[in-house]
Amino acid sequence: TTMDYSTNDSKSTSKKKVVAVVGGGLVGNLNACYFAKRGFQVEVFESREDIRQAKIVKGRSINLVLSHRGRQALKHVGMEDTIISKGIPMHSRMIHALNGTQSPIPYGKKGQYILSIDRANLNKELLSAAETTETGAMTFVRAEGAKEEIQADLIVGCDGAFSAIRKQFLRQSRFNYSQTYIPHGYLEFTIPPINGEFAMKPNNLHIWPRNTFMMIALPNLDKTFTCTLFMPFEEFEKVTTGDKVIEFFQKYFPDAIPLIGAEALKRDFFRLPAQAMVSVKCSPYHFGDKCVLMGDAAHAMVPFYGQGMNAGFEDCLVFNEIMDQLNEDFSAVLPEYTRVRVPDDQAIADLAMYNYVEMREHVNSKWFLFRKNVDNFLHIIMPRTIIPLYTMVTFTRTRYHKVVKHWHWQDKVINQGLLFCAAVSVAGGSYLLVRYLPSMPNIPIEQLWSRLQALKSPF
Ligand code: EGU
Repeated sequence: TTMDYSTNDSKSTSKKKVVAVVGGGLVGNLNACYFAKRGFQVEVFESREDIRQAKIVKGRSINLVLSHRGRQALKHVGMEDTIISKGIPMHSRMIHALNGTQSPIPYGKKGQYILSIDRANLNKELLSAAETTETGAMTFVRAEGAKEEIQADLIVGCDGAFSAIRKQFLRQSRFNYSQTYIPHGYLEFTIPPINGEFAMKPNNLHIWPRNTFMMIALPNLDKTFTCTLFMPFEEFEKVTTGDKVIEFFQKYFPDAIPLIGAEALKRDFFRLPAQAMVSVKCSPYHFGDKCVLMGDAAHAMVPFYGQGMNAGFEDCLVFNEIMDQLNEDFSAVLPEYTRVRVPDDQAIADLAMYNYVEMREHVNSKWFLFRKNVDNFLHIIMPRTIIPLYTMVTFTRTRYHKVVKHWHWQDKVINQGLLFCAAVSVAGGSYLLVRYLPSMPNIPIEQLWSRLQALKSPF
């Protein structure tokens, strides 16, 4: 869609300031709520036909994870309760081993959970909330090929990972930009209900960790689960027939075959091509006092921390906090937003990428269980000092870059603790040897092995 985004230079104090929000996705609609609440005249631009329809759209997952940061952002516009009532709490992960064994690992203490949220419903709710926010001055523009010209005081680019607004930024000098596609793609399947009930435990995020391959499943309100299979494109290309699909699942996810259904599996595997995942970084996020980027347009990330939407929503919240601090003066707010937000968004994008590499390289179900249990154990014995990384990310609003700093610090503490324990036992062992060895029978080293064997073996 062709559109001109001109900005209005005449500072008329009598008229309401106009904010053009580009993109009617989750972050765009939340921004509409935020700006409408402040009394701006908001215009939302969305080129998709009917975003309120729950359609499967290529490159968009059906459900999302809502955690603390996203909740705080929704709370600010009074939407937390509405959204939460339609989400499904997930108190723990359920790890599926290859042999079908399921082991739960809680996300946090009792009462700490994340939510599985339906994207289409969330978007619908946000749109309705934006419309009803008391301004009476909201316009929703669905540009259908027409060239429209609007005057706006601020343009907010919330148009996703392939942002058209960001594309304009690329022409400036000193604008940094990078994008990285990972070798993995993803496909979605549905696990239907059994006798009208969830086919697996509903209040869990189900995970099948298999190193290179990984599958997760999130519960939906209609008692289905959405399964997402992550796999290198290279491997997707090898699975060319229905029989090969079953063969592949037999080998890696045998317990999922009856849940999804062999026929549905064969059908859905080829319904859409595997979807790509891209990580995007850029800076600055603003252009003068006229334009600013938020959400995926500013920092698309791989989904391996379940934080994409939460980080995008936190962008809106942080921007709003800065608007309060600096009296809505865009010429001060925009640079401050860039200064504050870029390091945090880059930190979470890096963490998501780090987790992708980690999962791919050495995480199977045993390792996953071991690591999460060790993390939880250390947290229980030293709750203030050792906080699992995902806890800081998921259940606090600690700035993402601070989270990374604390993580590096506690890693050092844990390693030094281990080193200390090792040193103590070596010192202790040496002392005992020196102290008691002289009184022991004199055994030549050569005989030690056979004596040891003799101790073990009854013969
Ligand atoms: C991946 C794809 C488990 C939705 C990271 C955990 C995810 C989600 C994890 C997707 C994993 C991975 C965390 C949460 C969440 C875990 C987390 C991953 C939601 C470190 C729609 N991840 N995800 N970590 O801890 O912090 O359970 O597609 F498999 S929620 Cl990859 Cl907390």
